[in-house]
Amino acid sequence: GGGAELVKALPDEWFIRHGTHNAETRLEGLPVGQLVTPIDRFYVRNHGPTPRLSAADWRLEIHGDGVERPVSVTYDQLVTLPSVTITRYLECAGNGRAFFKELLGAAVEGDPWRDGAYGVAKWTGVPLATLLGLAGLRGGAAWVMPVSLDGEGYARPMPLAKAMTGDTILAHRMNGEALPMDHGFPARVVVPGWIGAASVKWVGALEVSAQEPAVEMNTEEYVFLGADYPKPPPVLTTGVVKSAVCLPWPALLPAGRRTIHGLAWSPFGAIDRVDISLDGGGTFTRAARLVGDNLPVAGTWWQLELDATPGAVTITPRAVDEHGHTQPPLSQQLPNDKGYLFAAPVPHPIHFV
Ligand code: MTE
Ligand code: MO
Repeated sequence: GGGAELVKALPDEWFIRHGTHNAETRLEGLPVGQLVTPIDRFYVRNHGPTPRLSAADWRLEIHGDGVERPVSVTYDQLVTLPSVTITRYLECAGNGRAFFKELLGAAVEGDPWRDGAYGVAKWTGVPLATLLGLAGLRGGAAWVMPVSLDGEGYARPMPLAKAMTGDTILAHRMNGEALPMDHGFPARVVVPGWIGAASVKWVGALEVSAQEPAVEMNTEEYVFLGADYPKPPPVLTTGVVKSAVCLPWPALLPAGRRTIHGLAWSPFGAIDRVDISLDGGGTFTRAARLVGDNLPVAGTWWQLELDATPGAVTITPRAVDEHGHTQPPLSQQLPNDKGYLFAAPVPHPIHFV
């Protein structure tokens, strides 16, 4: 009790805080060209304070009406099971929420995350398919729900098919280190391509069932609510194609020949190209150059050379992935009450002096 709500430090230089236990990355503070986000700069999205769990006491219970026999796995057993290492991004469904209000004038509830609730890590862990295999699946098994030990019982189900995909894992390492406390120690699920909310932290159980469990995180949170959406509200799963300029908001830069850096990512694959608009998203007349690693369901850095004269401009990137998925124009961006999944290209304001 007492103490800080998070374990890691959140220097203002690298983070914008949202309340006591949430912080988005300042993308301009990232090492340019390095796709994997350093842990000390990785965003944190917690519904409560970070629980301090001990590996010695931790157990993973695999149970429910969908398994042949319940299994309990210790930390030592988990880390010695066959692991895979995958580079994948996580992004909060609320990333970009600020733009619903700023660009569309829409009233949405929730913290005004801008573009920094995105991070890429090298995750090491055991495929859920391997873990479920230890317990054995019954014929009717259809849903898998990771349940957290955070004291709130945070949980979010996924269909069995998603759990059985090879890159859906129970991660116990991040960027080569034991999973940090704030990111889910001893173990978290990583559900690539899905909204961050699916990647449950501090996992203590995998509940396998025939019926879809109804929990807060798939009935009230992380669903599309609002006039434009049906009831019951559609549950959010896959993320959206995104891009961002890695500069302060707004940016102040000396005029002249400048190199502008940014990031782009897709939940479906690698990035094919990043188009650039210099008129606020009306016409896309330039193409950025992709730099460094361009990895599926992780992202890529890009850069743009610009001869800037003094004055105010905006730079609007628009990513296109290898399958042709892209960002919808702002005119097609529907708002939703909770401000999830903002997908349109964002004009980033820059003042050249
Ligand atoms: N898991 C638990 N137990 N509690 C949480 O609050 N937040 C979710 C998800 N897993 C959350 C959780 C949300 S909304 C996101 S976006 C990601 O964790 C954030 O992961 P990170 O803090 O490691 O960046
Ligand atoms: Mo999130």
